[in-house]
Amino acid sequence: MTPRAGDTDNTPADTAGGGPRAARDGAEFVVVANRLPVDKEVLPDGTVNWKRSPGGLVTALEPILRANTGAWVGWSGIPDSDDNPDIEGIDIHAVPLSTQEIAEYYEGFSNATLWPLYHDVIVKPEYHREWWNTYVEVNRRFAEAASRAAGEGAVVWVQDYQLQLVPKMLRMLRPDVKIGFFLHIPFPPVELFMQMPWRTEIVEGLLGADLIGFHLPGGAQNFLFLARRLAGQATSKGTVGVRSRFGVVQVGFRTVRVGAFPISIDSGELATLAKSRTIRERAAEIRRELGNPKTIMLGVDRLDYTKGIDVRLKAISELLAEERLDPAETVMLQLATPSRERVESYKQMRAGIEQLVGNINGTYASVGQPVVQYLHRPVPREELVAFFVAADVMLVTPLRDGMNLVAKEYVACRGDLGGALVLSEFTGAAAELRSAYQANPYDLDGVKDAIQAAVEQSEHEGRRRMRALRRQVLTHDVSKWAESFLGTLGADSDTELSANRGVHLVDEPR
Ligand code: GDG
Repeated sequence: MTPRAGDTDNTPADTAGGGPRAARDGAEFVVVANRLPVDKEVLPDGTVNWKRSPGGLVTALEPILRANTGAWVGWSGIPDSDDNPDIEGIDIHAVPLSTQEIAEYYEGFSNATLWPLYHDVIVKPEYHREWWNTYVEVNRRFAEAASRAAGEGAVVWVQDYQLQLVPKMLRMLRPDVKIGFFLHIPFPPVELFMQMPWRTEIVEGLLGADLIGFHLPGGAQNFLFLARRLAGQATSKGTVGVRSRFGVVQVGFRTVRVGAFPISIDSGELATLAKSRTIRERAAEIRRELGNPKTIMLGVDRLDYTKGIDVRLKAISELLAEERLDPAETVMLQLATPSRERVESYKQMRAGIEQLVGNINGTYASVGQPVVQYLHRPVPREELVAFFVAADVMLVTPLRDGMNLVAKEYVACRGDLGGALVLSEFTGAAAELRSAYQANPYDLDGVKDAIQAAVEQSEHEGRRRMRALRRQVLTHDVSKWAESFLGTLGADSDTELSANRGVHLVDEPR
């Protein structure tokens, strides 16, 4: 079946045999992700409340989960917990994880092996056999939970790098289901991926899917090349025959399609929120609270070494030293959401960034007027939107990023056509947001020039660029992304996929 997107009709598609099929057999559409779409909240009186997490994936998939009989398989985020939260309209299947599994599968193999390997080895990936064994074990548990959740012929959509073995494991348990896989982070070039001691297992794990999606055509091409090389290698041992064409891998008798599906945001909802009176008033208030500077620069990131927070701080520091920025007229606000705080490389990176903030303020701030304001805590969504509306220059400078939703969110919030976006070339978003001030994050002089150009742009130039950026972001939102992926998954598998599918530009190239 093809899940119906965006309609709210709850009638099950197939009612053969009397009652609704799904009620008897399981869900028609199953999402499998590391995390469930809820966060646990313990209220002051000790009662437990499950809050819907505000992420884009939930927003995009919720209408599809509700329009079909939907299930979500994932971990609750709490160690050693067998909580199975109840969410109206979605059948939740919690996968419990022990403290040791969290350390080895999540913090270890997912975030200290795969994450750095897939992000250009900015930090050296660690390869430990115990972590791999636990990754296999936990992936198996997710596959089993998905198998229990899925009805006959269901569509199962597996998400992201933590679960790359699930497609093959699930196919072995349930050959009747249709399996999609989407990778939210970059897929690395062959030279880097070949480091991975369990490279063949991972490629074969992914090839269990019917459709494998990446943000960019480059990731799809890297994967196609590897599939030919690694899974093809297995052929010589007589295990699996693999042939790849542009966008298609033939695995024995099965056809696996591979393509690019750049994710997006709920741009319409964000644009409406940003122009509300409350948000506009709060944005004006933020400007006053920051001392009415001429230029507010903003960074919003999970505190992660891939995000290049140090890059922008070094650039600002040099621009101040060269008197190309005036400390009396400039405020840089960096919001850094705590992330993966038990992983060693994250602890070191945090210390480095906080030292840079201290250095800049120590050298250029005056009493009561810091140049860099740094918050190491999450801010509420509405407050974040007000920051986007207040910021004259948004700094998005990752060393590598699958997409970067923050860049798209900033653009969606600027219905006033104000503001400027400085964007690293090494984000997925750079393929679409061509009218941003783009720079190579490894070229500090280039980043400095881009920041200066953004700060000094004329109103006319700013409006021209923002108009072009908004055309792209508003016409390509997250529900389009989900529809495009699920539509392809549901389509006839003979349809050959161009690896360029998905990146549609309405923005004028510069
Ligand atoms: C991965 C890939 C890809 C951040 N701070 C706060 C806050 N946020 C929200 C942002 C945005 C989200 O978190 C971060 O999304 P990104 O895309 O920027 O980055 P990752 O977390 O690394 O996501 C990435 C993405 O998956 C989707 O496929 O784009 O490349 O790495 O929505 O707004 N939200 C609130 N308070 C904060 O302080 N409320």
